[in-house]
Amino acid sequence: MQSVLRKWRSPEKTGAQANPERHLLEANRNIRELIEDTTIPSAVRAELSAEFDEIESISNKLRRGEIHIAAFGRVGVGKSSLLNALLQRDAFSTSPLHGETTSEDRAEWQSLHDGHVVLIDTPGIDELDGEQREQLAHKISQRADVTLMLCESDLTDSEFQALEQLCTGHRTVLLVLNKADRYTAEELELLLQRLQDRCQEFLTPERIIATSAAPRPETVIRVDGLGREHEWNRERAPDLLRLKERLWSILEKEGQTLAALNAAIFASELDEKVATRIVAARKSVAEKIIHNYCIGKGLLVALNPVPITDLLAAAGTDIAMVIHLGEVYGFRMSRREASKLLLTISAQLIALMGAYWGMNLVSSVLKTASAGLSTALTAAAQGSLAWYATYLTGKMAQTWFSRGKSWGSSGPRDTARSILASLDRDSMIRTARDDILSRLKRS
Ligand SMILES: Nc1nc2c(ncn2[C@@H]2O[C@H](COP(=O)(O)OP(=O)(O)O)[C@@H](O)[C@H]2O)c(=O)[nH]1
Ligand SMILES: [Mg+2]
Repeated sequence: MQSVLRKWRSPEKTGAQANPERHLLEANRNIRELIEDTTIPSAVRAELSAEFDEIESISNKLRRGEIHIAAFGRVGVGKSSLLNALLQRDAFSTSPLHGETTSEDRAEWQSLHDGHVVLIDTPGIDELDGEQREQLAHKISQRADVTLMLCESDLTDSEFQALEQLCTGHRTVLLVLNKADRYTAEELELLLQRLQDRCQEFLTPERIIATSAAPRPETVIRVDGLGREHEWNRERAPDLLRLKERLWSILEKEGQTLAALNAAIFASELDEKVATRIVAARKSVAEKIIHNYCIGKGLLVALNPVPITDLLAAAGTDIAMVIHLGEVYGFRMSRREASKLLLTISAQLIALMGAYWGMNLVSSVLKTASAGLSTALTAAAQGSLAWYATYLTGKMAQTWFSRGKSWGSSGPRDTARSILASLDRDSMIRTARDDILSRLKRS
C-alpha cells in the first residue's frame, strides 16, 4: 500500500511561502490519493469518516479562497464582542452573564484580492471539561488559519495549557489581552510583559496584543467656570488598531499560503492517522488469517500424523498462508517467492528450536496423552505442535511483510528469537490442543 510507506513531510512554512501553489496542489493531490486509495480497509475508512468529511470541507474552503479566523477562550473574555467590533456590526450575540455562544458561528468579514476572510466564534472553553476542551482546541486549530486566543488578565492554568496546545500545531496564533480599558497604562504594560515572559517558549512578543473590544464608558469630570464639578459617562470606541494591523500584515503576507499550508498539515496529519489505523487493521486481519491456518494445519496433522520434524518444513498450506498474508500487506507473492521465504523462516525456527522441539516439547505435550493413551489425545498433541509451528511461521512472515518485505536491521534470526520470546509457548500449545480436541469431537 502506497500511503503507509510514502511518508508525507509536513510542509515547512518558509517553503510554503516560496511556493504556495505547489503546496496547495500537493495537499489536494494527497487528499485525493487518500480518498481514492482502494487498499484502505473499509473498516478504517468508516472509522475515519469524520476526518474524510473534514478533508472534503477543507478542500471546498480552499477552492472558495476562504481564510478562517477563529476566536477562542473562556466564557466572557469578549470573543463575540471582539468579532463584532472587527465586523463593525452585531453578528454574534454577547452576554455579560454567561456563555451566549453555544456552538461554532461564522460571519464574513472582508474580501481579499483572491478570496475572503471569515470570522468564527466558538463557545467558551471553560464550559466544557478538560478532555472536550482539548478536543475543541485541537479541532479549531486544525480548521482555522488564524486563531485568536482571548484572555482578560493573566492566564489561568487551563488557559495556558489550551494556548500551549494551540501553538504546538504550527498554526498561526495570536494571544489577545482583551478588556484593556480596565487597566491603567502601567498595569497593562506589566500584564503584557508577564504574558510575554510566560509564553516566550511558543509565542513571539508581537503575537501578544492588547485590545478593548467593548470598552465601558469612561467617567469624565469637568469643572465649570463656577468651580462646580460635573460628572458624566462618555462612550468609548473599541480599540483594535494593533490587532487589525497585525492581522492584515499576516493576511497580506501569507494569505492563501496560510490556508494551503493548513490544509497540507491537516492532510498529512490525517495520512498519519490513517496509516496508524491501517497498521492496526492489517495486524488484526493477519492475526485472524494466521489463526485460521493454525487450526487448519493442526486438524490436518491430527488426522494424518507426520513426523514431528516435518512440521517445521514448508508445506502447501504454509505457502497459501504466506501468499494470503502478503495480500493483507499489499504484496502479491508468487509461489516461488513464498517458498523461498518459508525456507528462510523454517531454517531459523529449526536452528532455534530443533533440539527442544525434538525432546522436551514432544514429551511435555505427550505427557497428558500417555496418561490416557487415547489416540485422539496423541493426535491432538501432534496437531497442536503443528498449530504452534504454523503460528510461528505466520508471525515471522507477517513481521517480514509489515517491515516492507524485509527483516529489518535485526535479521531473520533475531526476529525469530524475539517472536519466540514474546510467546507463552506452553499455554498456546495447551489452547491449541483443547481447540483441536473439541473440533475432533465435533466432527
Ligand atoms: N470592559 C470591557 N468589557 C468588555 C470588553 N469586551 C467585552 N466586554 C464585555 O464582556 C462581556 C462578555 O462579552 P462576550 O463578547 O459575550 O464574551 P464571550 O463569552 O467571550 O463571547 C460583555 O458584557 C461585554 O460587554 C472590553 O474590551 N472591555
Ligand atoms: Mg460569545
